[in-house]
Amino acid sequence: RRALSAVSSALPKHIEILGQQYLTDLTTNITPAIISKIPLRLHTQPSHPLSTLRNLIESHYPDFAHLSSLSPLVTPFKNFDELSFPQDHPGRSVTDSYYINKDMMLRTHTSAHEVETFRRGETKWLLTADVYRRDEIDGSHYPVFHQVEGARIFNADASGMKEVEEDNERLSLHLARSNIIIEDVPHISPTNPVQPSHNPQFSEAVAKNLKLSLNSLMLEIFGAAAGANSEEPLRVRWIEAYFPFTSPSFEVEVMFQGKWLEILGCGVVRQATLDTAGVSNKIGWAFGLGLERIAMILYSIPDIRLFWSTDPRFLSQFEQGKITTFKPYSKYPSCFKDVSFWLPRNAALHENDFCDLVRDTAGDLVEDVKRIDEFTHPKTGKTSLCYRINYRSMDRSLSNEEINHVQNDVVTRLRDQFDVEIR
Ligand code: FA5
Ligand code: MG
Repeated sequence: RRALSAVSSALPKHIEILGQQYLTDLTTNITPAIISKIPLRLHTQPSHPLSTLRNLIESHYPDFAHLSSLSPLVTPFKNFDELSFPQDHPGRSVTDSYYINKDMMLRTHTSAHEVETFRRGETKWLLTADVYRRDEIDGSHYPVFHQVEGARIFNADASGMKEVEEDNERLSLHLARSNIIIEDVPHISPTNPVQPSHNPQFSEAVAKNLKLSLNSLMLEIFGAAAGANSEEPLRVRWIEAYFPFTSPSFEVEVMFQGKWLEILGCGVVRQATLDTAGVSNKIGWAFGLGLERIAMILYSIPDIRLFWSTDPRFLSQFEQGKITTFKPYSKYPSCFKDVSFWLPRNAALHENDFCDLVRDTAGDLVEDVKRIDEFTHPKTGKTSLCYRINYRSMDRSLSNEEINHVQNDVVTRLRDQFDVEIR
């Protein structure tokens, strides 16, 4: 099956992003809805929950450099190749990532800045930034979210080993006195191996330092929020993971309100990354943590779109530096609209392409999109799809007329940009 792609005549020759002009080409898939989010930088807006959470994390690492002003436009080389992603990694595809053109994309993770930051000589740093991924539409997925990258590297010699061990002792003491239950996995295992160029003892000590440091960060973030007077211990679970740019690698989950919540990915930095950055004589760790999921839990924010709201009933509830419970204001009614269409013979439409079209037409008026029907006609070989779009504003009541208008635009664009036959 060939994937349908937007008809290129619909694209302007140039697009402007942050005051710069970029040539478009066949890979261009960034939409105006996404471009409009780039200057907003929620993690730097005073009193915004994402900014308070970022500050809380930064204050836990007072002697680290705190970076937050790097442009989200990066080369695919920087986002993927420099971090040892294989050529055929699915993240590279235009269905998963936003491309300005074949040479420029929106970063999909803050790890894209590891090499340049290490190259600048930083040895202990945090970097907070907006990241972009093409995805489905629902209450916990938004194509823009925020990550904090953290890293620490040590001299790969006796002085570095001493530094790690002293820090491990300090952190172990702190954690021993805390109300935390940790489910651990081995620092190194056959399925989560030490890198060939690493001394196993050193790699283990670094992985241990990573775990101690993050357990202590989880206590800082969730310990207080769980209620200072609560007797319940904080439960943290370590899981083996895989990332092309770390080994061993882990994911961390935290038990909150009865559910395991995935917080971050991390690991011992692949030596190739440090070599590229010109710091081959170092060894260290890195982590990448998503801010929205943590903030939704801490502040009881029920829908990820709310972070983008400019409604005073949302923004006025928050004060810089304070974690408070969000009081939802009344939900406005939903309005469901279906669209059914035939794809051309033997063609497929990627769900992310459909969602981006809807998001770009309806903006934040769309709450979620579900495919409710799909079948292929046995004789014609043509496939029919039906999507149900749930429209709801977080800020106001929508008139039926307005929704019909938006839905008409969705249908028209669907017909014009993809070669489909509306049913
Ligand atoms: C990464 O992005 C790696 N760069 C993390 C990393 C950094 C690993 C350094 C090793 C060393 P991942 O795609 O799992 O990994 O995302 C990391 C975190 O971002 C997740 O744990 C989650 O908290 C958050 N996240 C990922 N996808 C989304 C999403 N669609 N919406 C909200 N948060 C997300
Ligand atoms: Mg993950």
